[in-house]
Amino acid sequence: MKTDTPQTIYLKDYTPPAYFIDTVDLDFSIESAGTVVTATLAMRRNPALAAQPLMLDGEELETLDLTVDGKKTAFSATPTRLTVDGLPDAFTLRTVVRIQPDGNTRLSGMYRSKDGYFTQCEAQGFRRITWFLDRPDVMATYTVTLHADQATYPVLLANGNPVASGEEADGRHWAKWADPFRKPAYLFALVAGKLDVLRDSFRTASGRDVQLAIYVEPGKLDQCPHAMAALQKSMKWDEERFGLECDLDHYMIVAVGDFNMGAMENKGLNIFNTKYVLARPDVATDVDFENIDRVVAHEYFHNWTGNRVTCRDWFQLSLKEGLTVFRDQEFGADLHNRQTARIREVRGLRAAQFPEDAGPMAHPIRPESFVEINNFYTATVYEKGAEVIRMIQTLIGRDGFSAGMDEYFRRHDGQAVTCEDFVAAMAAASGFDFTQFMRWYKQPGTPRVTVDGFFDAETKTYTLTCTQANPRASDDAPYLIPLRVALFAEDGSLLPGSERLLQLTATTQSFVFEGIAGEPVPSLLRDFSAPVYLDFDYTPEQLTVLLAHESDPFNAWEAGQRLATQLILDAAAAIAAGRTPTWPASFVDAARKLLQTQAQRGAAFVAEALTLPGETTLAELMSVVDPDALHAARNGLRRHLAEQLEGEFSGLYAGLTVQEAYAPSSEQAGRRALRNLCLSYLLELDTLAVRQLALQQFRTADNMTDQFAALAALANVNAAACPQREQALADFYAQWKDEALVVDKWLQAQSTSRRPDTLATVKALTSHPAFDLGNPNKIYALIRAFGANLVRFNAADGSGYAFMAEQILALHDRNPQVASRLARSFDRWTKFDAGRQAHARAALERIRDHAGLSRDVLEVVTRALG
Ligand code: 0A1
Ligand code: ZN
Repeated sequence: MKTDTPQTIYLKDYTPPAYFIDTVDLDFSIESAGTVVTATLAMRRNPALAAQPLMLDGEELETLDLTVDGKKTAFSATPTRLTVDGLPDAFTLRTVVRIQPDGNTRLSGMYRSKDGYFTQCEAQGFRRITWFLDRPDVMATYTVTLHADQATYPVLLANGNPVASGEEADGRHWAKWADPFRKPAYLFALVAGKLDVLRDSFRTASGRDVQLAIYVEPGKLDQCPHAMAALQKSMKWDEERFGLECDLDHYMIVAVGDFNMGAMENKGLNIFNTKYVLARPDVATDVDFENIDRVVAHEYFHNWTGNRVTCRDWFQLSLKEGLTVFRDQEFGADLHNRQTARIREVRGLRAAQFPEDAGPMAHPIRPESFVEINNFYTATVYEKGAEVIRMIQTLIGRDGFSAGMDEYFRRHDGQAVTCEDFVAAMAAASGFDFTQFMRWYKQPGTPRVTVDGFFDAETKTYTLTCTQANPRASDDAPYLIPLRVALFAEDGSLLPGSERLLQLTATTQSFVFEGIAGEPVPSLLRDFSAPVYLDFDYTPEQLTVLLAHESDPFNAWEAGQRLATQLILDAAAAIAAGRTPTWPASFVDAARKLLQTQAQRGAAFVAEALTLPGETTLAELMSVVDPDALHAARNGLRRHLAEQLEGEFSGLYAGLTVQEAYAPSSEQAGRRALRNLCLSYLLELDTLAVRQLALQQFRTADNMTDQFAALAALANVNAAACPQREQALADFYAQWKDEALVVDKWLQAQSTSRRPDTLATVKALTSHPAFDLGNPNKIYALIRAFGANLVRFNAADGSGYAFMAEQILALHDRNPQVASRLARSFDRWTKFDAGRQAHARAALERIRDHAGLSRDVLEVVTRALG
């Protein structure tokens, strides 16, 4: 039996709402039999449209009462739609419903988690709270009153400002909140629970004081100061960079352990996954600290880009997400290390977004249709969306971009708008014509730019001929692609005047550089100026020049990645053909030079440069992926480097020790990253001495970065017996079993291990007390991370696929959003050999044919099956 065919929703079908809601008054009575929600909505008909019945969205609501202007009124209702006919032009609608937050396992709408009740309304969770016009272009001002037992739920929060509170009968209390800003329903939030709070404040540029508060589960206050500092820094940064001041009197962050995503920008009341709030040096890594900075900033930045100006409809999601990711990237780059920030952004894009854009779920940053909007909170909408915004800044410059932002807010503050509106503001402020550029919003797929260089000694010219193609696009019209380039002499010196920003606008186009004395080395796509694949027939010597001398750190890194990529792909082909791969001395020499120059180039950069491209990224470059050969090739190169550079790695390992007290500064983090990379290379040799060294670091580390790096490296040791590995894993769990986020790390160290017995370990861990199918973080750490373990998930016997199918079916009903994310593990199944494909198809069909499959999973699986 199959689920009813779910409806596809199209951008082209957008129509404005038939009714507006001006004010919303909500009353929540939290009781043991459920929560009773009374909604009083001041509504009026949209005079621009012909009269039609009022149709409200709802889901899992028990309707107790409905009145219009105080009078009981007839209505008809299905489980998801309530219709009222014959209404006057303006009226007050009052509904009373009961909801069951304790039974809400989807974590959408109002739900229970440990110490209280929380809400998640984006994208369509508000309809699980009350009957409503649950669409972002319906904006209203809200007042909210909460009633609950005082001892169990001492903290009662909603958006906006606290206006009154008091006690009532039976040990209950109430609190009333008013949000002065009009907002769409997806930005609504409430919290009721027993929580500790860290308070502080921020004085804005114009001298207003904003009260800041971070609420966490009792006992975790000492893990809040980093997030508070991040919030204050974000507020300052947005004033300085974009002139945007906080408009709120109260800005609250609440951390919750059960949350489907990272965090949510509800107006004045952000709700965060604990993962992006809680940090202390002994429980959080350098990367965690930096992620917290970025996510806190991201949600705060949404207050302007998303909340003050919101989306007209969900197809416009990248309007707020691409722009806000770009803003948090820039904040992170300013706060930490701009060089490595860019490198990591591109690494992430290639590992997640490029595969997505080549697979069955490929979509433009502004999709044209969807079945389930929750499936479109993707790397494409977020990360490629941010790249598109970055290209706009590249094309019109930082000042032009800032002027465009001013114009955007001047035009659209308080409105729900489209991506076109944003780009039109940028065009108006800069005079730049973005007509051709709009293709980036409308087409899926990663364009490929192929470049040829021709040096003419006679005319002393160098000509770059660029050809672009995107086989995934619906037509072959060219994109506008900003291509940042420079030319280098063979000795590595930058040719004066050769730094240019080329604008590719035609399918094939040539650019001539004059006064060039000898064949240059072109550096193309500097700073990754566009999200494309860039092909140029580099020689290893040319790449070595760029790795050593390119002043753009991104392209210096890129040269190293190109060298490594070629070696690994060649080696994978050799291994698949039964030959032993060989490694050129020149690569080892280049790596040695990098290690020797770490003091000048920065440890953080060198760590990035010596991290080989990941298997998922490399797999995209193979026509048929042989995961075993690829894995053996990449690790073969790692082992070769370890053998050849053992002295350098050991020396640096000893020399890079951080003596000062731990701080999550980029300088210290860079040293730890390189030192831990040295350790992981040394462990490729798997000698007793190195195992002991890793165990020693594990035991003596005074911070989670070093402790976890040692654990993860040991968890990867392949030898059947490795007592140090077992010891570290057991000790880590014993030490941290009560610290949920650290337990996630423990699970992930095992699910991402390269060991051949990883699937068996993961299976066993699903029945370990540490695992919990109700907690998204645990599922992501154990199951999704296993799905990203290329060599083990894609085992030739199909065991990885069968396991994933089982997990998806165990979860799809309980939490469709998370199950659907797991289903994305199958995105690239057609890139493998026929044997693997047969296993993957069987697993996908088993999921698809499951009775009552959730719409979320069904959309992903049907698209995968094509
Ligand atoms: N808007 C949030 C992300 C988010 C999206 C959906 C959610 O539930 C389905 C939750 C959070 C952000 O970009 O941070
Ligand atoms: Zn966001």
